[in-house]
Amino acid sequence: MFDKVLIANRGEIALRILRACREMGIKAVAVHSTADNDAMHVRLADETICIGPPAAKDSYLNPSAILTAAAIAHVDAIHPGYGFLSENADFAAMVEEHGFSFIGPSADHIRLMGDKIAAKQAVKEAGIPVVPGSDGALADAEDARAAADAIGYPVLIKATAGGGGRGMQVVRDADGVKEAYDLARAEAKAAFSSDEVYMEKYLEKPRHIEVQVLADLHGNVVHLGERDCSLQRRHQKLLEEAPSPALNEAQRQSIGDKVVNAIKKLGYRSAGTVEFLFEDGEFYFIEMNTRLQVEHPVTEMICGLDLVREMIRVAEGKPLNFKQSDVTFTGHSIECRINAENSETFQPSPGTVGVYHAPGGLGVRVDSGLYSGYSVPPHYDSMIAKLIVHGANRNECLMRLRRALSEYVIDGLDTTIPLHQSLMNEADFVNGEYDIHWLQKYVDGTKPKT
Ligand code: MV4
Repeated sequence: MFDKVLIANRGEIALRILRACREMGIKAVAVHSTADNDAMHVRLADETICIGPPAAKDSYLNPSAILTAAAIAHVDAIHPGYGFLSENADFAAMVEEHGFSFIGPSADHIRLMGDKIAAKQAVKEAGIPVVPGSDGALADAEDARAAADAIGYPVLIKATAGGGGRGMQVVRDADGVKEAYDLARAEAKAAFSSDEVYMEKYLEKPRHIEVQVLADLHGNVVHLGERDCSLQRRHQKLLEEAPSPALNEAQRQSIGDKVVNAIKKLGYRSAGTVEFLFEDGEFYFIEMNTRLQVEHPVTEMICGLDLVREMIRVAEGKPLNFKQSDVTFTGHSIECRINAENSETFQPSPGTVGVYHAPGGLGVRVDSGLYSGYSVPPHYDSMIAKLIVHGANRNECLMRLRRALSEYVIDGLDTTIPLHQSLMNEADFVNGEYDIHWLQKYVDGTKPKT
C-alpha cells in the first residue's frame, strides 16, 4: 500500500492524479516549477516542492530534481502523468533504482514501444495486425525503392524513433522514393538524433482508433474498449469519443480480444493504449502508448472506472478486482480539449483568467485547474481544460455537449471553445463521418479568405 505519491506533472493531469490519491487516502506531493506556484494542484497538494525555473527542461523534465524531491518527501511511488518524463525509459528505471515504485509500465516495455520497428515486430508476433511494410529499417535508398515496389504505392516513410507524426514522408511513385528517403532521414536525425527509418503502405483515409488496456502484475489483462481520436490537426487531437461511431460490436470484440492476448504475451503491466489505423473494416497497428493518455476520461465515463486509481492499485501489486466479463460499456462520451489559443489562427493565448464559470449538470465533467484570477503560464502546452460529457447515446451526448459548451465562460483568454461549438453543427461530425484528415480540411475551409 502506498502512503504517499509524488506527481511528476502539472496542469489538469496533476489535479486528476491528486484527486485519485485523495479518494484512496494517499498523500499527494506536488512538484512544480516557479511558473506554477499558484496552480490548483499545488494549492490542493498535501506537500509541495519547487523543483526549478519555468523551463520544462529545468523542472518537469529534470529527473534528478524530481528524484531528489521524492527522497526528501519520502514518497512510495511516482506517477508521471502524460508528456514530460512519462515515456522516458531511463527515468522509469531510475525511479525504481532509487527504491520508488513507478506508476506505469516497466522501463523495458517503455523502451520497446519507443522503438517503432521493435514495437511493431513484437506486437505482430503477439498476434496484432500491423500495416504491411518493410521488414525493419531501410538500409539505403535502393533498399527503400525495392521495399516500395514490393509494398505498392503510395507508401509512407517513418522514423524508427518517431511517433506523434514527425518526420513522415508520403511517396506516391517510384521517382519520388530517393528524395523522400533522404528527407525523412534528415528530419528524423534532426528531431530524434537517429536517422533510422522504415516504410509502410500509406493508408489514404483511415480513422485513428485506440484500444485502452489495463494489466496487473499477476497476468490479468482487460481491455476497456476503444476511443476514436480521428479529429486532430497537425497531430494535436481536438476531440475524442468513446465508443467509436465507426465500429460495430463484433469489430470491437475482435480487436479487443487480440489486444488482450498480445498484452498478456508481452507481459505488460499498468495502463496502456494500442493505437490503430482503421480503414475499410480492418485494423492496422501503428504504435503503443505506454502511459495514461489525455483522453482517458471518455473511457472512464462509458466503463464507470477510475483509470488512475486502477494504475495505482496495480502498481501496489494488487490484482485487478474485475474480469473482462465485468467490463460493460454504457452510453457515449465525448471530450473536448480546450486550449488557450485563438480558435481560428491557433495562436497561443496565455494570460490571466477573468470571469470563470465551468458548466455542470447531469453528465458533465470538467477536468481543469483553471479558476478566476489564475494566470496561464506561457511556458507549457496550451491545453487548459477538458470538457467531458456522457449521454445514454451519441445523440444525447451531443445535445449535452452543445449545452455545456454554451455555458462555459473563460474570460481574458482566447480559447478553442468557439471551434468546438461550430464543429457541433457540422453534418459530418454529427453523423460520425470523419477520418484523420477531416479536421484539417474543415479548418482550412472555414478560414477567412484573404
Ligand atoms: C500512418 C498514416 C497512414 N498510413 N501510417 C501519424 C502519427 C503517427 N502516430 C502515425 N501517423 C500516421 N501513420 C500509415 N501506414 C497516417 C498517419 C497520420 C495520422 C494518424 C493518426 C492520427 C492522425 C494522423 C494524421 C496524419 C497522418
